[in-house]
Order: sequence, then structure tokens, then C-alpha cells
Amino acid sequence: MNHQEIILVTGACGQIGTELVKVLRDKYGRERVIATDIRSIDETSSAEGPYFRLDVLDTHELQKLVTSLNVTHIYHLAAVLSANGEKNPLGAWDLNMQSLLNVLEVARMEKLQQVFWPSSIAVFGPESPKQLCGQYALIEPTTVYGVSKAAGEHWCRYYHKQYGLDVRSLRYPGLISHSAQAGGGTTDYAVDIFHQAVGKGYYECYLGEQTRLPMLYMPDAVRATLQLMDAPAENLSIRSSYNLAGISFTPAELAAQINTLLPLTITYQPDMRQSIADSWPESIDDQQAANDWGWAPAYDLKSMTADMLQNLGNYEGSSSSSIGMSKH
Ligand code: AKB
Repeated sequence: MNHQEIILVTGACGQIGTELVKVLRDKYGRERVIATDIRSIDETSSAEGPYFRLDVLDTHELQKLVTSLNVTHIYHLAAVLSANGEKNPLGAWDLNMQSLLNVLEVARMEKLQQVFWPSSIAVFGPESPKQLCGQYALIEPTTVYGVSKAAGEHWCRYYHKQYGLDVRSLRYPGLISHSAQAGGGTTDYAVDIFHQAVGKGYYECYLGEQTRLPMLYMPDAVRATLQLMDAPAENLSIRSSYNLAGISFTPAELAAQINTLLPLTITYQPDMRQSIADSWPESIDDQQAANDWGWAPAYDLKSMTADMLQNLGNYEGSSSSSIGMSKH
């Protein structure tokens, strides 16, 4: 990016946005990264840089912001995740699809340089391979979230092929971070468990103990995102969305790893999220990302767990509020 370029991030107060905005501002400068979210300014920390309230379903407002601020890049992160999506399937489809189409259209019309849009391992379904699910494995999702991500991938490829729009995407696994809560996903337990371990030493898990899912620590996810966006266009063979892998583990394995550093009792009470988790692969083959732009995760279960607990400990020590409270 040169010094003329301006990044706009939608869903900036969400799990990925909270962390990505910080890193983008460190890298490109505070004023060049515009954070937007549906939340109003007093519900968020605008002091850290430019912030605008934006409902990304309002294409007119989106276009106005893009043109008035000379935006050149959009990271479109606003979305409803898998578990919340099942509570209101048509609402989730509407938000996830229409917002993506709005962003792609504005990017095409205003000739933006780049768009980033997250897809998910939720594009895969029960018929996809459970182990090391490949880049081109069968995509038959059973959640509305997965259906919206699968359709979105086709739209991204379409805009690249038809209009030359440089849109790039990653199929994130479950993301684990200490500075932002997850919200409405199936993999959220892997964040909640840390907060409950630090706060209460007890966690009731809504997935069964042997439910293995692909996960990724947030510093790795942010690094992957920047690495993909910086990669020379000619190196990219995938214009739908890249498989991305980090660590695969079960709730029992995560609890055991936490227990090496902190006493934790875990019980299991599977709910409707179990069937979503059962429909997804246990591990992902991300060889294509490694080949095309040099991707390799840095954190394993042990180092991720130690880093999470260290950061949550610091957080608790420096705040009077409950560790279980959302950062937002
Ligand atoms: C979810 O659980 O819905 C998300 C995802 C895997 O995309 N974390």
C-alpha cells in the first residue's frame, strides 16, 4: 500500500475486527484505517482512530463513506455466525449475502484496489472429508451461515473474473482470542472456556468432550490475513477462498492443556450447536495457502493456551470489571 491508500473495515467491533483494526493501524497509520460497525460511537472506543457508525446493508451510506473518505480497500467483516444464524435463517442470509453484494458492487463501481472477505470452514458439510479436508473438497453446508459463505465465495470469484476486482478471502476455522469475545458461533466454547477457567475454575461445555474442530489463534489469523493481502496477485490460484488451518483439538484436550497451568473442572451438556459441529471437518488441509503465499501457523495447542492465560491474567489484573464481560 502507498500513502494515498485508505482502508475501511466493516464489523470493526467484532471478534476479528477488534484485533485486525489495531494491527492495520500499527502497520499503516491510525488515520488511514476507518473502523465502522452497526454500533454507535458511544458504544465503542473511537479514541483509537477514525470510527463511523455504518449499517452495511445501507449501500447508499456505504458508497457515501467510500467516496467521501477516498477509501481504496475494504475489509468486510460484518456477519452473523453459525449458531445465531440458525435462530433466524432468513435474517442471517440477508445480512451475510446482501452486505457482501453491497461491498462488491461499491468496490466495482468505485474501482477499489482490494477487498477482503472472510469465509469459513462452515462451507463444508457432513459429506466433506472429516480429516484434512482439502481445498476442493465437496461443499454441501447444512447451516445457513455455511450456505451464505459458500455462495459468497462464488460471488467473490465472479467479481474477480468478470470485473477484475481484487477480492481475497480465507476460510477461517474457529478463532480464539483474548481481547475480544466470540459471538454466536459454534466454536465459541474455545474462547469462553479460558474466561471461565480464569474466573471460576469451572466450565460447562455445550459440545461433547470428543468433538474435534479446526481452530486458529488470533495472532495467526491476523498474520494470515495480512500475508494474503500482501501477496502478489499473480501468486494467487484461489479466488473463491483459501483453506486455512491452525490447531485441531477437542474440548477434553483443551481442558487438559489448561489444567496443566490452572485448575479447571469441565462438564459437558451438548446443545443444538453439537449438530453444527458434527457437520464440519475435524481438520483442514491448507497446502494451497502454504504453496501460494507461504502460510504456516506459529501457535500449537500448548503455546496458544499459555499465551491466552497469560494475557487474560494480565487483563484481569488491570481491570476491575469481570473477566467474563465482553470487551465491546
Ligand atoms: C462459527 O463457529 O460459526 C465460526 C466459524 C467456524 O466460522 N467461528
